[in-house]
Amino acid sequence: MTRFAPLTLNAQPFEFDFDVAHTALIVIDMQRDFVEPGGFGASLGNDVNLLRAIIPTVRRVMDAWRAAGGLLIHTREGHAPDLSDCPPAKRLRGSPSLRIGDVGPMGRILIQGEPGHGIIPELAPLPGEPVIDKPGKGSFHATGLQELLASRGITHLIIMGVTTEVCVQTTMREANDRGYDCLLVEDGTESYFPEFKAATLAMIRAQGGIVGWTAPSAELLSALAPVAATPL
Ligand code: TIU
Repeated sequence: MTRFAPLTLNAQPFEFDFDVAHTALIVIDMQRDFVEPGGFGASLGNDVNLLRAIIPTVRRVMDAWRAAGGLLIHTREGHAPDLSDCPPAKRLRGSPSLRIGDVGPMGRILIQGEPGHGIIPELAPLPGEPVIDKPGKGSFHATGLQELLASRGITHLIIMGVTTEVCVQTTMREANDRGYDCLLVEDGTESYFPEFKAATLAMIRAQGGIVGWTAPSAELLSALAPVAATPL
């Protein structure tokens, strides 16, 4: 079966139809700053261990997507070393133990090029896979993501990553308004707040899929199994 074969996922609130050729898998912000101690997530007072549980699932889906020949895009939240792309409102909000740009155990918090900004080694991008650096929560704001998707003829997005109600949901809403059909992998996303994850999944698929679809990774993996990579 080729990348152009029509596929159907058992999803909520109803079936999700797509083909691999016109779909991108976007893995959002699986960075050390969010899932390891001493980073941005921890500086905000969160328990980062909750997020680590999805790593094997995200890896399985990434590998199946690669084997099917799909476009895999990674994102990283972070700022230029001079903070020129970080609104003061973002840096000064609240009273974190370390602010964006301060020096922590993984280098400067949420700053491009620092160890904490990097994607965790378990989910490292392969050479040639696009990595979108974004200063905001959404992946479309102040990035070239929309142009990249348009240049590849992408109409559908499958989304994983962290955190469900912040960068993942913001990206999904941005994408929905830009006309993409979006599916969130239920066990490929996590929040520091389990109740926020549950609420986000529910609100995405409410009202006839007002934001999009959700499905478990097992549905996606079984749909992809017969698809073999074909030249792009
Ligand atoms: N704090 C929190 O839940 N998330 C973020 O700040 N960024 C992302 O979700 N990537």
